[in-house]
Formats: sequence, structure tokens, C-alpha cells
Amino acid sequence: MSAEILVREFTVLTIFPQMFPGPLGFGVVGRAFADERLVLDVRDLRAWADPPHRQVDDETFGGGAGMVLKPEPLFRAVEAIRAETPPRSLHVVLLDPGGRRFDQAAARELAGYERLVLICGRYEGVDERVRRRLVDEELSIGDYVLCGGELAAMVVVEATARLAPGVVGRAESVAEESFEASLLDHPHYTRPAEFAGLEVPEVLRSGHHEQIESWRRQAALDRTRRQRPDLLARAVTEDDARKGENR
Ligand code: 9D3
Repeated sequence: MSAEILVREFTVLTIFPQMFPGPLGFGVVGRAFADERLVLDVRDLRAWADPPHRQVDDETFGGGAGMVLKPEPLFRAVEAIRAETPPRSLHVVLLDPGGRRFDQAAARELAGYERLVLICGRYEGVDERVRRRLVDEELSIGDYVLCGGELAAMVVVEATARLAPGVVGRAESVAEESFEASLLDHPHYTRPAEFAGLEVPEVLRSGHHEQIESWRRQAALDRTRRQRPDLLARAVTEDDARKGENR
């Protein structure tokens, strides 16, 4: 069984607040923020840096190239956020290339908190005290190098926000999604029945619901075997595990 979904508010700490809402202003998630069913609260980290220069970064102790995000602005920001939050469930996430890989299971876990604070790293990273004292969890969105945590935060917000009740319509229901079923989706066709020299498979136009289901299952398996054999290994394991439960 999946856990209860409580998520309502996303607070983003960044030195580039102008990057938001960006893509989060569009589609079903953009609508949820516009209607205030969800809240996207983007804060400029510089607001908590010392005047007059409001410097958020500094050189790394021990030497080496690159700058590090200073701890004080981040500590002040998170303290302020905690103080304004009634004692409900708050979870502080650092987007960092060294974090645990973000996936659909992680999105479900995050959706179980009422308020998420997403800290966007920049430069070479953040002062280690931030990780040790401020952050509940570090997440990466994959093994490639970005220039900072902002795009990663957007990915995490979108994937988590769409799990909130009513964000995604019934037609595109989140319940039976391919990654959670560990199989890729089967092919989809719409009109016209013949296009670019390719015909829609006859079975899909036949109206035989059982045959359609069986064709889709096979097509999903074929596609998964070709594109994501790693998923198929997991699906088989889960299938075996379920059979094992009945013994
Ligand atoms: C040579 C060490 N680099 C770590 C791989 C330094 C470094 C590179 C890129 C430090 C920070 C960054 C900026 N990236 C992020 O802040 C980031 C990120 C990413 O680069 N890839 C995937 N997920 C994420 S989440 C945050």
C-alpha cells in the first residue's frame, strides 16, 4: 500500500529565484499552483546574506578551485522557514550531485510531507555543516553534471506535486503508471488509421478488449526488453516475490 499524500507546499532556496516558476508554471502542476491548491514559495538566498555585499559563497578551506555556498545564509533561511511553519511535517532536501538518485519511489516518499524545503546547490557545493545539521536528505536527479540544483529542484517539485490529489485528472490517473508497474508503456495510436506509411495495428481497431489487452501487454514487454532491460529484471523479481507471498 502507498502512504498518504500530504504535500502542499514547496519552498525553494536559491540564488537564482528568477528561474522559477519557469516550467512549473505550465500544465496541470502550473494550474495547481495558480489555484493555490499547492504553494510554490521561492526564496532568494541572498536575502539572508550579510549586507552590504550579501555574499553567499566563499573560498574552500584547504584550497582548490571553485567556491562553496556559505553556511550562514542557509541556516538563517531554514530557521526562518521552521519558525513560520506550524509544527507539521517539514522535510529539508539538498539537491546535490552526490545525493541519492531521485526516482518515482522517492517522489512518493516526499509527497508524504506537508512542506518540502528544497535547497539548490551552486558552485562546487555547500559547506559540509549544511549537510550535517540542516538537511534531512540529499537527492540527485541522475548521473550527469548540471550547473546547480535549480533544474533538479524543478524536476523533484513537478514529480512530487503531480501526486497530490486532484492535480492530475482521472483520465491520466497516477494510479497505474508504467514506472510503478515496472514496465514501459505500450504504443499508442490515434487517427488517422494510416500515416507515414504505417498502419495502426488491426487488433487495436477490432474492439476485442481481451485481445487488445494481451497485445498491449506483449508490446509493453517487448519495448521494455529493448529499451530498459533493467526494469524488466525488477518486474520479474516483483512478480516472483508476489507469487512467493502465496506460498
Ligand atoms: C567534480 C565534482 N563535481 C561533482 C560531480 C562538482 C559539482 C558539479 C556540479 C558540484 C555541483 C554541481 C552542480 N550540480 C548540482 O547542484 C546538482 C545535480 C547535478 O549536477 N546532476 C544531477 N543532479 C543534481 S542535483 C544538484
